[in-house]
Amino acid sequence: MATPCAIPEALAASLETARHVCVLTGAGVSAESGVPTFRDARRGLWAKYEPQQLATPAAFAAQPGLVWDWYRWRRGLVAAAEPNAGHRALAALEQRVPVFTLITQNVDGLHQRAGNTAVIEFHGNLFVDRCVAEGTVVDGTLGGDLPRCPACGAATRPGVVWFGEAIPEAALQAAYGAASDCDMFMSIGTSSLVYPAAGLVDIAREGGAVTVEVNPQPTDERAGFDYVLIGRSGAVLPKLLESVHERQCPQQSEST
Ligand code: BV8
Repeated sequence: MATPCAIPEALAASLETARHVCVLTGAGVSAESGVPTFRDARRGLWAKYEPQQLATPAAFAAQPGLVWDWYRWRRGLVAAAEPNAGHRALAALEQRVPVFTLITQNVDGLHQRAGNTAVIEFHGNLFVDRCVAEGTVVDGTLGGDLPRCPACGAATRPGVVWFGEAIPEAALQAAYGAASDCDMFMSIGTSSLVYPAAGLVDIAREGGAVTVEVNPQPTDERAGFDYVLIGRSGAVLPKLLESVHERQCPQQSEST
């Protein structure tokens, strides 16, 4: 059932009594912070590149300088960005529910900057450098256009998961565990096109969770969600939080 922005009473009631809320976010949650989504990441200099062509081991092997330039461009964008109302609502939600898990496909770290702590970075983090040879996190690479690992001299790379690379096992298992344990699963700001992240809702549904999608344009997966809230996460998520607050403190909301 697609609901333009209103919060169904039954959904607010489910959220109020939820024991474990599991949230999956995608690039759409950061869009209102000025960070382009993958659908529209092709702006300006990068207009001629498909992110799926650049975010691959093959692209890095063939054109490491180009790939590093793309990631440096994104690091600058994100460093200048601030968490938005959607990020802040998710940070507040973490304080409101007994158990909360935030699985993010985003590599921008904006959820942590907004205050979320129970974050699973399913596709890594934009600001981490890793040694190509040892896979270890490298602090302070030997600078230059093609940074190198100070320990072994090998090339370093952005600490993200590229297409064709496995999700880090710890993140994968933690995400599977949260999706199967939760009693509410929310998919927010994602086109649900990239796996295995897009398959988490199926695990949650099989575990009996109430499933919710938040997106200005419902995805093809919309049929599989119990609720589809049409709207920007920066608008919908504060309303969702407010709807629970109103149920928990009705007299306060009447006086406001
Ligand atoms: C894996 C990090 C197996 C990097 C990313 C061939 C070989 C190998 C694998 C595959 C293959 N073919 C297919 C696959 C699987 C592949 C895949 O799913 N491909 C897709 C394209 C079909 N998956 C993988 O490769 C994964 N690994 O399968 O490993 C394996 C196992 C063992 C050993 C070896 C291999 C790894 C995938 C991870 C890729 N890395 N990011 C970086 O960031 O640079 S993916 C990246 O793209 C994001 O992290 C995200 O996952 C995806 C983009 O999706 P979204 O976040 O949803 O963003 P998008 O722009 O698409 O949509 C934005 C949405 O927001 C829209 O719906 C829009 O309406 C909405 N929106 C806009 N504004 C708002 C909003 N919503 C709310 N509010 C708003 N204001």
